[in-house]
Formats: sequence, C-alpha cells, structure tokens
Amino acid sequence: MPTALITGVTGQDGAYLAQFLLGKGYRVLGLLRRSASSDVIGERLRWLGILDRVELLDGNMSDLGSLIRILQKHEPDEVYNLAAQSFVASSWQQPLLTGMVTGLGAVNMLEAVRTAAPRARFYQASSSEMFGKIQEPRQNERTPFYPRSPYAAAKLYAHWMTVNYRESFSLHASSGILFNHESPLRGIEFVTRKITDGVARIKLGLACELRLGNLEARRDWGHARDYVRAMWLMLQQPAPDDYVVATGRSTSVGEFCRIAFAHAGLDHREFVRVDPALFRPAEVDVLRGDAAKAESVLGWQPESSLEELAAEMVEADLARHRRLRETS
Ligand code: NDP
Ligand code: GDR
Repeated sequence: MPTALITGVTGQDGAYLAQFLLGKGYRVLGLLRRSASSDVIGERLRWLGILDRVELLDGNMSDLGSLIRILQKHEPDEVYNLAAQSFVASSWQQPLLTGMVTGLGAVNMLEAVRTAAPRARFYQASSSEMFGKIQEPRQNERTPFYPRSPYAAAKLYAHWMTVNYRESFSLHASSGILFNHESPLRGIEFVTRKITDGVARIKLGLACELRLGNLEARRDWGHARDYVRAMWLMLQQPAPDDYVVATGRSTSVGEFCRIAFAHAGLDHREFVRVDPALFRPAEVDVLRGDAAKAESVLGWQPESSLEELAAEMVEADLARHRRLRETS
C-alpha cells in the first residue's frame, strides 16, 4: 500500500485529494497544525466521510524539525505540499506571514524531503496567480510570470525553488500551475463560495443583498475534484515536470453571479451591490489557461462544467442553511 503525506489536508484541495488517494488504496497521512478550535478541525474531511481514515500528524510548515521527523518516521512515497496562506486579499495585510508559510514553508518541505526522504515524489501547489498581469492571452508553461500580490510573489519563489531542487538534487519534484478551482468545500472568503452562500441566504430570506468587489475580473474556474486528479497524475509520470491545469474558459465574476443566482430562480441584478472597499490594491484582471500539455502528457481533462459546479455549490449552501435553520 503506497503512503502519501498531504500538507494542507484540512483545506479544500487536501480533503478532495485525501478522498481520491484513499479510493486508490493509499495510506493517507495529513499534516495538522495545532489549533485552539479543535472542534472544527477536519470539518471538510468529515463532510466527505473520511475523517477517521486519514492519519493526522502534528506539525507546521514553519517548523522544519516537525517536517523532518514526520518524513523520517513514516517514509511516504509521495508528498503533496498544499499548505499555504492561500487567500490573496489577506496577503497584503499579512505579507510576511504569507512569505513565511506560502514561500519558505514550501522550501522547508523541500529541505525535509531532500534530507529525510529523497526518493519520495514531491508535488508543489503552484498557482495561476503567478501569471498576474498576463503577458499572453492564454497562459501555458512557457508564459512569463508577473506576480501582482505578496501571495503570488511567495508562490513564485516556492515554484522556482521546486524547479531548483529538481535540477540540483534530482528530486522527483513537480509543480502544478493550477488555475482557480472551486467546490462546496471552498473557503467562504473566496468569491465563488461567497456568491453561492449569498444566493442561498437570499433565497431563504436570511439576507437581502450581496456585497462584492470587482465584478469585471475574469477567472478560469474548474472543479477541485477534477484538479486533485491532475496532481496525482503528475506524480505517476516517470520524470518530474511542470504542468498548467485549467479549463480554457474564462468567465467574469459578474457572469458567475448571473449563473449562480439563476440556478435558484433569482436575478442577480436585484441583489448584488458593488463595494469599493472590496477592491484589491493590485488586481489580476483576467486569467485563461492552456492545459494542452496536461491533456497530451497526463491524459487529463476537466469533467465538470462551470454551470454544473455553480449548481452543486448553490445546492450545498441551500442544504447547509436549511440544516442550520432547523437546528437553531
Ligand atoms: P485552503 O486555504 O483551503 O487550505 C490551505 C491549507 O493550508 C489548510 O489546510 C491550512 O490549515 C493549511 N495551512 C496554512 N498554514 C499552515 C501552516 N503554517 N502549517 C501547516 N498547514 C498550514 O487552500 P486550497 O485547498 O484552496 O488550496 C491548496 C493549495 O493550492 C494552496 O497552496 C493554494 O495556495 C494552492 N492553489 C489553490 C488554488 C485554488 O483555486 N484553490 C489554485 C492554485 C493554487 P488550517 O485548516 O489549519 O487553516
Ligand atoms: P483568487 O480568488 O484571488 O483568484 O485566488 P478569489 O476568489 O479570492 O478572487 C477571484 C476574483 O474575484 C474578485 N472579487 C472578489 N473576491 C473575493 N474574495 N471577494 C469578493 O467580494 C470579490 N469581489 C470580486 C477578486 O478581486 C478576484 O479578481 C484563488 C486562491 O485560491 C489562490 O490561493 C489561488 O492561487 C488562485 O485562486 C488561483
């Protein structure tokens, strides 16, 4: 039975990846940072019904010793580095922490792998945010980067360190440059989930408006369940490499609102208000990925459409708010 270690296992992607790997017969270990709110830890794993099947190990991306000890003890075959301060808007408020966790945290894990498990295959969660102020209308593995936030700059450092450790120490280290991917398990601060949660509240009479920032921003949105499959495929290749993972379809925040509200039989124009306080200091205006390499080398293709994704998210938020209403 192969063993995989996932950092960020309590996040959206970590939960779906754990479910995917368990389905493939892996022993799944997850790095868990200590929290005073232990009652809500593992909520996403519980939602997927796999909390008792993932072995949670105490550690932190900022503590190299904890990472080395975990690798020495468990000798994983695959390490998926998903942990990060991942919210772009917060990275202007906490640029140093973002650099330490999202940037240096990845290097801590690379050092730990190099030291304690050099034969393990390593995956780094790189991001389309690294393209930032885009240099080409469709972004692929050869498109120059132009990060526009402390988060993106930290991810770019982690990305190049992954490439560097691959070239310097012959690690099987791959980097997935993933475009935005969403699901019912998406954090509520991210725009798609904020919208589907808002739709559910408005539909159930719990709210009368939804305040958003830049409705013109365009993103290439896919389903997280499809994207964790691409992570695994990268580590099954004989040689490590970098891959863009995207749908190739770019949609505005305003259009996502239209789709999500329409699913609940509502007209978004009646409820969405633009709040200038929610605009970012520097915006990534548009992203659209070209995943031709992932398609040809990995045989990867997305399965969910944007409409299916929005419908699944709205339904999950409606069900959640109905449950909360019944139990309160
Ligand atoms: P989430 O924000 O949902 O999850 C982040 C995870 O990192 C959580 O498990 C969190 O733990 C953990 N974490 C944060 N700080 C530390 C720390 N100091 N030590 C240990 N663990 C820590 O992110 P996603 O699941 O959406 O994304 C996964 C990865 O992929 C991230 O690196 C993200 O930047 C990247 N990415 C995401 C994309 C997306 O569209 N979702 C696209 C491209 C890249 P806790 O639960 O305790 O907070
Ligand atoms: P992003 O995701 O920054 O692309 O990073 P987010 O959903 O936060 O923003 C997408 C776009 O929507 C605009 N926007 C708003 N965003 C939020 N959060 N809240 C609002 O009210 C709002 N109104 C408009 C934003 O300005 C932006 O243009 C995500 C994260 O998962 C990263 O970790 C990951 O690397 C990238 O996706 C790819």
